[in-house]
Amino acid sequence: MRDMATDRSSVTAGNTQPSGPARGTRPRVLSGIQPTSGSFHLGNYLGAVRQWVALQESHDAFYMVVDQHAITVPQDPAELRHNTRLSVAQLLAAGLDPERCTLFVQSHVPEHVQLGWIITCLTGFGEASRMTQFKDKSARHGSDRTSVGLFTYPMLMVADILLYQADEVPVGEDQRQHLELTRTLAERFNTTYGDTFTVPGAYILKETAKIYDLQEPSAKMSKSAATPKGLVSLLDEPKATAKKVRSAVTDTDTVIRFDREAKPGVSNLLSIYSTLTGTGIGELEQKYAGKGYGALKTDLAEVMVDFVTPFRERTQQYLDDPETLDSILAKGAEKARAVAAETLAQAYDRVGFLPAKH
Ligand code: AQP
Repeated sequence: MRDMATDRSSVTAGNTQPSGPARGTRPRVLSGIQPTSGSFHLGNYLGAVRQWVALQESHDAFYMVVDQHAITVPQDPAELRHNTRLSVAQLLAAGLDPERCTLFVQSHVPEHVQLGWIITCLTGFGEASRMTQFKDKSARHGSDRTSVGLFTYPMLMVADILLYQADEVPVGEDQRQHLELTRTLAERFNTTYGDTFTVPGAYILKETAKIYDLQEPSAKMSKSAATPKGLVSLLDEPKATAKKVRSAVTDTDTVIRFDREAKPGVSNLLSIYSTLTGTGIGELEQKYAGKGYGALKTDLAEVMVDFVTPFRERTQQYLDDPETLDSILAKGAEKARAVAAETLAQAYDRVGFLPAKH
């Protein structure tokens, strides 16, 4: 990754502005999160959602809860419905403002699946087979327990992004390969059928691109980790979160220094601490010089509690008002569909589908 705040080289290198749907003057961002668990984790928040909140001030922002991606692995229908609302409530609690961004649920905009099919037909089988997330997950579960949907999920994600002519996509490092596929397929479509799609760039913040598991600091913090001990779920009891932070794996040394290779556990804690408090890593290293890991962990546990306590309360308040949530989502879907329908119509025309006469 380049040594700058965001890795936006791909945007400046190849952005194509097609003659697509009317756009405002602000650049556009699009991103999504799966409603696959009862709570977002710290990696989701620091790697993605925090950037979404900031970008709604400067960008034309579209954010969605990707429930269609969620069913690529088995889901209980009642839980999925609940977790979709819970995800929206958490996004609002994190600071998304429906007056400043378009917030919606993926399945409310049928154009995603419609464009997804075209994108799937544009993708090589070998190309799709190289997606490392799919390879990892299918290897873990075995091919008989892996759905074809999980295999084609990156193509649906490509459609999600291209439908909105997004300039940038704020995500964590684990999505970089899917973003590269998006650029490849946008360019392929544009070359084959004529300029249609904006070629988007990844918006990945270097400091929080990958938040690591507190117990296994060489692995990404993930809800599918073998044990939840190193996973900070934002809706957990604050006391439990504090305990997880205090029990984080560090190393046998006692020096507090940022060194991703030699000291992955301490470096992860420093990144989290620095991002949540806005204190530079160098400043933290100085503050804890000679103090040992215990002091760092105790203070970070407090920072975490101060962060998750109001987050949990705000989430519950939104959840207690399903009518407001539904009305936000209805407006969001309407705004999203206006853009998505126009892009899809153009893509259908370019591909050569006969227009339907109503
Ligand atoms: N550990 C992480 N560090 C930084 N960013 C992360 N993201 C996820 N984990 C980290 C980013 O969060 C956004 C939403 O991702 P998602 O919809 O894939 O959420 P998830 O299913 O909860 O993510 P997991 O835990 O990683 O699930 P599994 O293990 O099932 O794949 C994305 O922008 C992602 O980059």
